[in-house]
Amino acid sequence: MARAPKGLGMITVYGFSPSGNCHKVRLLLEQLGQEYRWIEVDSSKGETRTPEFLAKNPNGRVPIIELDDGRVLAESNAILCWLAENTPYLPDDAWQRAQALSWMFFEQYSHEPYIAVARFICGWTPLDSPRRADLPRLRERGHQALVVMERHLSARPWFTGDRYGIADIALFAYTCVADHGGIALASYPAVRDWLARVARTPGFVALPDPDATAAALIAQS
Ligand SMILES: N[C@@H](CCC(=O)N[C@@H](CS)C(=O)NCC(=O)O)C(=O)O
Repeated sequence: MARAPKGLGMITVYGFSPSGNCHKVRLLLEQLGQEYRWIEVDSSKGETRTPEFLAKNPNGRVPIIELDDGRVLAESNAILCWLAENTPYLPDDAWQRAQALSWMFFEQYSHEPYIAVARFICGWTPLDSPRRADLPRLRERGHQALVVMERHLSARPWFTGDRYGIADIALFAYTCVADHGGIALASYPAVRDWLARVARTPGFVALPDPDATAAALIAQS
């Protein structure tokens, strides 16, 4: 897909590579062929809570992007919307744009808080963390989100209209690693087919594998 010229200049991304929220931004930038610089900020070690980082994002979370003129934008899905403006990744049609937003709000309210958080607890908290008591509830709610996605994808190839776009990127980020949180995709064939379709889109880059420490914790969770 070609990009309409927008003259974005150099974009600096502050992100934690294993994070799906951060990977959304990397994936779209790669697919757009947009020049960017990536500054690694390990959110699992408190690096988003330093005074320097809080001066950029008072909410203390990655991803954020910083433009050449110093403007900063936080929230992964807002970043996707901004980067995708005037490109085929965000529909022109107002109804289709609203559909994309609808799925992206779904992702942030009904999907990510369960599927991403279960993964984080399994891979990035100690085996004796009290947070592990939340896993059964998170997994149950994660499956509820996957049921909604399965129903949609059983009849359509993509989340909005007839092409891949930012709603797919937003939902792909943590669905592709749901198993890290103990949420199996075995019962969701349409979701699995869609994941494979996303992985075949031009310029696709995969979420990096967790490091050895996280992988060992995930294996024991
Ligand atoms: N709604 C935010 C969520 C961002 C988020 O939760 N980031 C995590 C990493 S995935 C983070 O920075 N956590 C660090 C912290 O809370 O201190 C988005 O979509 O960008």
